[in-house]
Amino acid sequence: MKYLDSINSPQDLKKLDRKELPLLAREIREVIINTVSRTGGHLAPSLGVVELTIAIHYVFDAPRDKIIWDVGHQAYAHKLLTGRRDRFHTLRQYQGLSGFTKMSESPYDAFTTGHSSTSISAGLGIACAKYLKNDTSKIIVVIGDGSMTAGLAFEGLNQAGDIKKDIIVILNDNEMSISPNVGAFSSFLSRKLSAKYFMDLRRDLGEFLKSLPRVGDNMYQLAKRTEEALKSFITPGMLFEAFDFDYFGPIRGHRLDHLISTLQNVKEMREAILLHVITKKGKGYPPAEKDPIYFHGVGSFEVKTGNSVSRRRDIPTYTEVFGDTLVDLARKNEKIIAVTAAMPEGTGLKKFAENFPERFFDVGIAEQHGVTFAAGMATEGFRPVVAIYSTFLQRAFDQILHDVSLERLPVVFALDRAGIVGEDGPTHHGLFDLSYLRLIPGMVVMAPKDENEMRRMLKTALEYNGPIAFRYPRGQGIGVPLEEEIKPLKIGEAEILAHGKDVLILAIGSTVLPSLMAQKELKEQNIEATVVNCRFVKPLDTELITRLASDIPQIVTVEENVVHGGFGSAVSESLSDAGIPNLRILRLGIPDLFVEHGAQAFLRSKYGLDGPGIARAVKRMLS
Ligand SMILES: Cc1ncc(C[n+]2csc(CCOP(=O)(O)OP(=O)(O)O)c2C)c(N)n1
Repeated sequence: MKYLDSINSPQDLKKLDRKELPLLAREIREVIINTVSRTGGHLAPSLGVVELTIAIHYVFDAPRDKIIWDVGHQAYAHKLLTGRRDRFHTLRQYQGLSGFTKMSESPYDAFTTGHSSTSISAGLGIACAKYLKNDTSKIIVVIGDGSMTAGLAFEGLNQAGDIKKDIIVILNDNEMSISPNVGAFSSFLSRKLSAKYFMDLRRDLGEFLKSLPRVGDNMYQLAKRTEEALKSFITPGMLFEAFDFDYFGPIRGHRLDHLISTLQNVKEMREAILLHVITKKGKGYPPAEKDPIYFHGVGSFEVKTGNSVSRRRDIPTYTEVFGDTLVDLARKNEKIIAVTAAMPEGTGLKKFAENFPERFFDVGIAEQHGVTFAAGMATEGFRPVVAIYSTFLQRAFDQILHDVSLERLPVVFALDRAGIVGEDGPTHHGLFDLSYLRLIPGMVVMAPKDENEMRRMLKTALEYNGPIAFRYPRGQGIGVPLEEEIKPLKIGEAEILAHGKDVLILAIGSTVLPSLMAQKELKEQNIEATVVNCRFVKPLDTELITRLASDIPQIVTVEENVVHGGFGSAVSESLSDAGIPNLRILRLGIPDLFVEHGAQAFLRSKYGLDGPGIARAVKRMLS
């Protein structure tokens, strides 16, 4: 790598001649493609901003100038140029580089990200702080058109334009979120590219203005005086200028020369700037350009063909089972609607969208809106199923509590990627939902032991007349057969899976199978365990649990959630309320910390949530 190998910091980059930069871009792409083919990761987003990254670092002076990458999933080139080239092969591996930007990883990462649409708010906070400190360094925010659909981004724009602080927002517009971007805003952005659209609108607008009595004709004459004035009515500039940003663009995001000159110009300005850059997702790697959805976040693949090399077994994922089951149930119940927040593929709703396009709603990256939108549908007698990853539903806590639960509206929450998710790390693990859902009055909270039970929970949820949630893990099910008839569960009913007198293991969701493995291991060592699949965190099967606890006072609870306020807390509270004396309760789960990134199985083992870990904990307690 002739050029890349010489770059240990952005200072080295600045030594290169502008003519050499396209060659550097090629090298960077090669490293990213080769690395991600082994580690998996966000390939297409990162390939799309290679030139933009080079240009930003060429023109600005990080880490004094702050660069904030929204979501941070597109920051691989940034990592390569900021002293992390040698460690880049460790991307997303345990103790290796994070797949997102992370302040504790590098001084060049100005903000820790993973959830979208935070960049403008964070950047503005930094800008205001710098202003108070008389620090004139620059703030550069890079946000995608998908991330721009979130309310949070607009809240940031709204304040930034108002206080006119020195901030450069670069809109990285590739017309894609993970899937094609949705919503009025995205179609607004793409309209500017169509000359025909411009012509049509000019005509329509002119006619509209002329049709307004008196004032309209004046406005038309005024607008007509220059082409620019009329143009400003319809370019995206109009929108951002309404927010009091100075708008520049759209410019082509793969032309380094043009990018650098433009950035040099805007660098001199001292107000809120919006620079609109058009890029291509997956740029420079034909398979990713062709299928940017698949290559948005991809597992390991063969570079030559782009084909996946991850082992594909016959067992379906929870996501697939959920998606298929929902389609089956929706055929029989036309009140069922599905809501996703920009993740139709990730949540398994693609099939639903194809089968019932009118009952499918992709709200964009707008979890809060999606939940309240579902609440609205529920008030009209529909059965919304809101499918959002556990970690992203955190955004919508108040909407779940206030807009859905206060009036006990029958909204179903399907929380995918609950528990430890693996390589995406702390921003993506779904380790809080049992806690944040169970405190909501009237909310039912379930977690299935396997994919068949998940089907039953979906059915249960759709028959329940109130707010109800179930959470399931990332990845394949455990391979149980799916029963033809989907039998709903009785709300709050647990099941005993093994009987033993020495210890009572109360498990929930993905920890049920490992608990059974622990039970077998313990049995070989003459320790008899009762194992209960609790199914419901709320309402708990208090009747069963208190009865068992009275006989077996050594109790272990197991959950893939933080122990604080989660399932084990629920059990402890309930047994405390029952006033059973001399209980010993050990709560297994995630302690009071943020779990790092690493392989799912490895992390489960590290935190003692696999079979051997549970068995070890039981033995420790009994000794
Ligand atoms: C709050 C939140 N919801 C959902 C996601 C999942 N997600 C990650 S990237 C992405 C799409 C972002 O699109 P865009 O900002 O246009 O960036 P691109 O990948 O196209 O470069 C989504 C939905 C997230 N990271 N955060």
